[in-house]
Amino acid sequence: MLMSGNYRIIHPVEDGHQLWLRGETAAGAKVTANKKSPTINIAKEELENGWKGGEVRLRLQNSKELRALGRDGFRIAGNSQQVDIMASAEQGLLYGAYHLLRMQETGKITENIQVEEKPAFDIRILNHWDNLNRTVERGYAGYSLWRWDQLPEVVSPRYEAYARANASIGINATVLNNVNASPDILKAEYLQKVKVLADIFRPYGIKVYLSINFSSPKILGGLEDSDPLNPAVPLWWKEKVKEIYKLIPDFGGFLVKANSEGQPGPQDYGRTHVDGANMLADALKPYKGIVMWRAFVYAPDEPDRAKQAYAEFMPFDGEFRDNVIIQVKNGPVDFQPREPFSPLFGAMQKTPVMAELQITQEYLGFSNHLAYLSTMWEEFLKSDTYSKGEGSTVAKATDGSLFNHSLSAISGVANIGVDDNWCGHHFAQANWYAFGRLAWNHELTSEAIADEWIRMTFSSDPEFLVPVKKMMLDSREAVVNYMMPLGLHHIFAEGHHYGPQPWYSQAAREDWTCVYYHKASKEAIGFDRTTKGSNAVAQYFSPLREQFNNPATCPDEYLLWFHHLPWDFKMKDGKTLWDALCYKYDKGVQQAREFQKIWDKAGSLIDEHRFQHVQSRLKIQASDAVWWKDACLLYFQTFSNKPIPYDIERPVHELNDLKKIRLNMRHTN
Ligand code: GCV
Repeated sequence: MLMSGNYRIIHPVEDGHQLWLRGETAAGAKVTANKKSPTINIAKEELENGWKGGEVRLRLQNSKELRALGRDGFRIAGNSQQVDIMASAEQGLLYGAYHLLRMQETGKITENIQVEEKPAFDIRILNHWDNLNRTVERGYAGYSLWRWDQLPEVVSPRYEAYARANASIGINATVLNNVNASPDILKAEYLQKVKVLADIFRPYGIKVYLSINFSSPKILGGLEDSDPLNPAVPLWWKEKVKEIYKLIPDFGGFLVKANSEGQPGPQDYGRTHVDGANMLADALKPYKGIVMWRAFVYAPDEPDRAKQAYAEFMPFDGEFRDNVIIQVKNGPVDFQPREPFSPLFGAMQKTPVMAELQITQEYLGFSNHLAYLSTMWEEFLKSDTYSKGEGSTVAKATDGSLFNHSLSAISGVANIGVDDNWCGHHFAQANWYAFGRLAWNHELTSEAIADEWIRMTFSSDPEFLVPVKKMMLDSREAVVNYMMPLGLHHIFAEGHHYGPQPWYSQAAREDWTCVYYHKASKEAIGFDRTTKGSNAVAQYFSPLREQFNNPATCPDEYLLWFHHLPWDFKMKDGKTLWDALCYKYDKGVQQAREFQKIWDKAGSLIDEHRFQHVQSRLKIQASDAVWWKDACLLYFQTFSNKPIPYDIERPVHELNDLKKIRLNMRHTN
């Protein structure tokens, strides 16, 4: 076992705690290195414990070719008997070591190994929505890993295990606390705790960042206000930043949720996002720190929430300091099972933009539903924005290549907690894994990533691998089908976002209701975002805006996202819209049932404990799928007044009973 100190947990049952890192061997490979450092020592130890071939030489070299691969890139050359891992920086050697081990575990070692790798994004960062009281906002894997109550004195072995897992998939940064940030995180006593974590993560190449509360100068510093134009305020931040870097010399910077969902921000003082972000950027600049400023903003008075981030941020393009990056959720609304990409990707060109993905399954069945999200992220990253003509994918618009930005990053809201298996559902581990792998290389396919993950986590037996991989690849679309197909969105139960509540119509704000999003009436359903409606289509480049604007060319997946259409609208395949909706919901249910069959058959090839754990959750998923289908179809039927096609399984619930379900958290952790 690799961990320093005395970390060796004896696992009486296979609880999934080891994640995808299971290649330990007693072979004791010969590994040499031309330099010693904490990071290189980890690389060496990993190979000694895991490599089953001959000698491995870790070589730190300052050549031009290797420098071109950046701090994290590496070359591997040789064969199973003797192989060299070369890099110009020690992180590169560590990533090279994990890469070689992954090749071994996935059966990719050949007689002539020639690999050259360089990550697509510089910063590959997890966002923890962890509160200081250890609850996790939208977390479904138990309490937070961070024992703020015990730090800095007591150090959990999970911290190093966490760093190792991240490093093994190329994640090199982490925001420890919730974007709905408590100002307390910046108190001296908390910074001491943060320092301990940063020290543990450093040898694994992981930098620590913090979410900050914009009102900290007032709340913590006792200033009159937190107005960025009050000279005392930037001064306070300068001093605070200095204090942080004294403790954590490689501190990464701040993540900021400002003027969003009640969080404080510069607009409280009549200032702009630019005023706020640049003030923080100036404080961080001398230390090479950065600001990740979120664009997740929406005010109650704008008739189309999907348009707001673009409307609010586009005017500021190019006005931010060069150490500010705008963090944008993949879709324009909020991490729905399917959304078109946010039009800010590709449009904002003078200021770097980074994607925020959600690994935790707030809107995809928590840790009860099997939903492999790599396919969703692949769809997003490969979406063509057309910003500089064909081929201007979201990936290229954010990895620095399309607009020549030197700062590039991608973030994922973590799905990690203290559960034995880290993520609640064994298959949710695959989403953590896939985020890291895509952040490293956005050209990888979801199929290839699933293949790696299954082999490393479960088994390479084709009887298991093939059907389980298919199940994973189908799983996100299944969730879309049984929750909100054809572009429907945000018809989740209020608050918890687990079950369906399309009838939800009373809230403090209209855009917090479900009826706002589906707009079902006796005549039609869907949100009109065409030129005749909210005109959100205008935020996209041609030819997308024309394609989305016309129901005949709009992809079915986004139909009701962009269009308000009559129930008997003719779909491309000749079905009416109502029938198409019914068949989609039914398909989702069938898919969830199919997953059970696949699992019961293939699962017998793996350990009993994980088999049963997943089996029990697939039962919940299948019954939830029926719940979703019945709730949505019975409710929408009150408008369409049309029969559910007779070859579809009949509803098994009464709409009135389903409406009585209140914040039913029976399925949550
Ligand atoms: C952290 C959604 C979630 C909130 C989350 C917010 C955000 O609204 O439901 O829990 O808050 O997004 O991303 O800031």
